[in-house]
Amino acid sequence: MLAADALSDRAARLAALRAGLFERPARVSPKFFYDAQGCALYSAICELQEYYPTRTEAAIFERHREEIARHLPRGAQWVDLGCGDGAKSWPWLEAVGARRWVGVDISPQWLRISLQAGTGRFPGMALAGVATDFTRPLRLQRVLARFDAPPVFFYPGSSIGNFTPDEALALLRSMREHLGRDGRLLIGVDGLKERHVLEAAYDDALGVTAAFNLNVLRVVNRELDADFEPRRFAHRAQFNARESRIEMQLVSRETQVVRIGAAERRFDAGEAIVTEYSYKYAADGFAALLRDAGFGALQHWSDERGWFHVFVAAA
Ligand code: AVI
Repeated sequence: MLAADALSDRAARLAALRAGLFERPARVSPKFFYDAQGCALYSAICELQEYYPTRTEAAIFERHREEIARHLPRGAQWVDLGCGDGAKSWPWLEAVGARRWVGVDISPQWLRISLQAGTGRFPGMALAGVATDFTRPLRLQRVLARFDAPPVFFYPGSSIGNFTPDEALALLRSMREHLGRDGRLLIGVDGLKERHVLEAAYDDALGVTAAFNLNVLRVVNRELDADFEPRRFAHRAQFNARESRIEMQLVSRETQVVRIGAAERRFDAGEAIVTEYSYKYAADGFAALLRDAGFGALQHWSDERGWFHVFVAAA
């Protein structure tokens, strides 16, 4: 990317962040969660007893890895979307005899960490990192064309749930357009379940998710020269059954005026900033979304309770 593009990109992202804070209700895109502190807090969330998605998906992968691998091309280039530290990829590279790993993440810190880990673990494997924001269509054709092997797009962790169904459809379409005849998508998505299980997962007893949510105010302060005080907001996570999503918000504890750059924004007591949606899908609902995105053959695995779903999809 040219430096000028990167600058205008950043300016556009910050303008959208600022505009969202002046909407009613105010909103902040969840992509702003992931500064260094936010990444560390998210890693801690994944270890929480209440946060079942990470370990439920890991158990499905452990149990069915060989069978799933039989539905994926051998010698593939493994494209880890939202790679984080890359750890979820490593066992797959062995299982499918991958020849190249391409980490894609919005966070340059994570890319640095995962590339270092991959180099140590797989000396001789081709590795590449791409810093990009999934809220825009993926443009990985050039990176993938540098290597002659079908891609496997790996999108675990129910990250697809942080997009609205329309946005998810657009992102899935954009993935499908990269796959060609032999490429595959391997994706994990959180299932629908009882409200109390869902709400506990997003409002844990130790307050780690609350800290993760409140940390976004520090990101906003830094990025927009604002003076939000995290103590004056409360974390809220509620399941909206009609929309089939967890809604995370930051609720103003009192009436207050916050400076955002040169402007001011008043928040009434009880007024909320929407920070994240996390959509939950029944297996057939997600299969329908994949079909709408143009995927053909689908395979599906789940845990005994049907809490989490893993799909392999072919274009
Ligand atoms: C990254 N994403 C899939 C997480 C989720 O479950 O929606 C983010 C998260 N938010 C709160 N806890 C975890």
